[in-house]
Amino acid sequence: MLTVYSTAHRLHHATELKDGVLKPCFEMPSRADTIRARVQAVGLGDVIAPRAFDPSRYARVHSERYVRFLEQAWGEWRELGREHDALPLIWPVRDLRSDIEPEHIDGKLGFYAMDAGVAITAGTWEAVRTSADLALTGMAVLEAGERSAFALCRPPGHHAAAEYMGGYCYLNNAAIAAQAGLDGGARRVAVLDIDFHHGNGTQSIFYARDDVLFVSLHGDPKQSYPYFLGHRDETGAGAGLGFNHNYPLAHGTDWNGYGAALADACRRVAAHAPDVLVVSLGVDTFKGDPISHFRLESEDFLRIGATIAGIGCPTLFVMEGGYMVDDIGVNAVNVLCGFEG
Ligand code: Q9C
Ligand code: ZN
Repeated sequence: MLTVYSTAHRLHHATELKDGVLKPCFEMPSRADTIRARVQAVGLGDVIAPRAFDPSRYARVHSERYVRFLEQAWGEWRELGREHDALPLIWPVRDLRSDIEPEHIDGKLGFYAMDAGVAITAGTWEAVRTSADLALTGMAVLEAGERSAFALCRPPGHHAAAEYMGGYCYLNNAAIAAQAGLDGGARRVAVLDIDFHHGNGTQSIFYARDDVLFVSLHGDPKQSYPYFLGHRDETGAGAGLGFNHNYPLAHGTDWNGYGAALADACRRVAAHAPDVLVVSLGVDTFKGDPISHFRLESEDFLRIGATIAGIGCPTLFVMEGGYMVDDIGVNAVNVLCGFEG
């Protein structure tokens, strides 16, 4: 299996609030480099560089003004003489107005964010757009006839919706790739999201559509981030009714519960008969993850890969979360090795 990777991810290394104190994000550069090292150690296949795509490709699932905001935010922040990470601190909740885009960067940051887990720094845009290009390159690899590919994306993407960032995510790499699959001639695409956290951004982007099936296994939002989406009764809207399926799982879920839910989720994906499958690959379901609450073992990730292979469809793996850096390489690559059988 080809891996698409770039060192540009290292340009993004940001801070977040942990227990009220500003510290380096759990989502850190060593994550991607540890996975890349493991890809090479097991001899998964060649590691290739991404092609550069025009940002209009990102605007197939995001709004143009949001993409422009991401590109320009750091410059606007710097114009005010600010040097530390740009962080949102106010949001247009409930009865506040969200129909007028603020002009001031402080207003824009809140307007285009769902939380404060998305600092923007000098190198963020370059890392973010390269991450999306990795996913687009991975889809191009499938279109060239490969059965599978691995886009080693960082920053991750599945919390980012059409017009907002959140949870370490800026552009929705998996959604951008799924849309590229359709634009390239696929008639039906499925996105299977196995990150511990619900992929609220991907769900939101495709919620009213019947050409992209979204299926997600995740910590129950009553207990887990992102808290405000990911319940079982969210099954799609309008033409998309029946094309969204959530599997919220309890704190402490191990392979017993997870394997059964995954088998059911994969049956649903296979029934959709997709021309191409995009897997949002998070390994924060691991027992040692510092911000998540499942109990999967490293060997369980081999089983996940084998179960996904059973769908029998060309598959693009897009890296999402996973914060136990010591084990992230083994766990992520175990999914890919399990898939290859
Ligand atoms: N203080 C992904 O896995 N909350 N995002 C973290 C830690 C945000 C996770 C709380 C978690 C977002 C792609
Ligand atoms: Zn996650």
